[in-house]
Amino acid sequence: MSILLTGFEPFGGVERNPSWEAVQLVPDQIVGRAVHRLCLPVEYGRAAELLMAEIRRLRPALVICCGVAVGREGVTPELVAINYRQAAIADNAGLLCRGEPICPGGETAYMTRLPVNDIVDAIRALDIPARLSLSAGAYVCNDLYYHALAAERELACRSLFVHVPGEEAVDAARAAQAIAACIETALKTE
Ligand code: PCA
Repeated sequence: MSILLTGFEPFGGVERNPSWEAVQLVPDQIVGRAVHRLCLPVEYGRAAELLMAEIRRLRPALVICCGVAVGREGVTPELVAINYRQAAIADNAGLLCRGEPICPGGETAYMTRLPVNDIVDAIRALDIPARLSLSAGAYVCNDLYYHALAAERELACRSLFVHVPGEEAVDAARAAQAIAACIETALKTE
């Protein structure tokens, strides 16, 4: 069973998104599993639609979605996604959200079933700064994670969202090593 790894296209006026730069440097195979990659648009709803279509096509055992969180000091696996959209900036399709549910009437939040603390320890063991994050924000990364976790049972694959910091804090090669460590640790608990 394969692994699906996603990053995001640039947003907010920057030319590169460190999440996609890192995803591209992850090996094509990890513990004998093929790694597939997908670059997603920074658009509420649309990113999740494309992810779901790819999950249905590939039927991966594990999905790791990555985005950038500028200003953070390390790699931050996310525990939770909330049913909320709010950000100071619009998405790349021009949609500005100020406190709306992602899914009206849906669950307030979902938590990943993957062992996030073990994953943080595995990244730190590589001498890469990491900590567990208890908020993925309320912009497109959270939106994607909420949809991925909501669909986990139906799609029979486990998901994790990982924020990488700006490249001045952790460069793309190191971020890729951290993502590979996430995958290896997650696969140990299948
Ligand atoms: N980071 C944004 C969206 C895309 C990305 O890379 C976020 O944290 O929501």
